[in-house]
Amino acid sequence: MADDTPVRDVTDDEVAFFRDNGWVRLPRLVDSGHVTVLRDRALDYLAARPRTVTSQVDQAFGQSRDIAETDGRFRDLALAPPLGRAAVRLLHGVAGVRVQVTNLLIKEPGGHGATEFHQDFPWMPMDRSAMLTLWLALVDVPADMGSLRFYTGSHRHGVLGRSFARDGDDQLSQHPWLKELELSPPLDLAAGDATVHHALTVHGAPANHRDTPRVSFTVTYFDADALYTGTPYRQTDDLGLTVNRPFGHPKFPVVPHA
Ligand SMILES: O=C(O)CCC(=O)C(=O)O
Repeated sequence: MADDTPVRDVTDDEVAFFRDNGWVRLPRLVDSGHVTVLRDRALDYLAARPRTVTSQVDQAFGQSRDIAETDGRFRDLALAPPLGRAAVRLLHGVAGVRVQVTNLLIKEPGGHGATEFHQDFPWMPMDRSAMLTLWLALVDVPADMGSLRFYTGSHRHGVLGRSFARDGDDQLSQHPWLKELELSPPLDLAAGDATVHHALTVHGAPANHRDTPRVSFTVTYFDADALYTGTPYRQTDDLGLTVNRPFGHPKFPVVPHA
């Protein structure tokens, strides 16, 4: 059951830090014993994933998308009430959240490069930007293995455009003024630590300079009241969603937060 998943609530200080900065680090978010179970499952799924490299994203990390749709442990984590409460509090002014996507990510030494700096929101078919991603380290992730870096306060600068669409379209190339903002420090994460970033926060990661893979689980939450805009997006194109109606579809479950 989701309620049994050993995950803690966020603190008031963490909520305040996120609102100011657009990102936050959450130490020991998930119990380390449980993270070991999740890591072993993640490695099995990632070993079985298709290895095609068709996009710039594929060059930065491998993925096993929608993992919570088929694996009960990851579903229970994504729907754990402490995470629902966290997303509602961090996003401010939302009454509830839905899951947009869950994912397992692997950044292999040598095989993958850096994750170019980007915003998540510019691709999304939602009519509002209240959205965040929780990035949970499933192994120890020292900074030089590729923990995320964030441009602090960039979430206050609106929608800055798509990256991963053309060569040289990372956010720093498109918007050199971002360098005036503070870059978050290199973060050494232990397995079970997480970072959270707003969908408007510019973020990226260095390549993995260690000799073992960087492995993480991500879940993206968005305002449960957001309306579908009809913007073309592979995940939603064929779901039969109605423009100007909420995302009332089993792929976007509302997360308990009582
Ligand atoms: O893990 C990475 O390198 C990038 C992940 C990312 O951009 C995201 O989860 O929004």
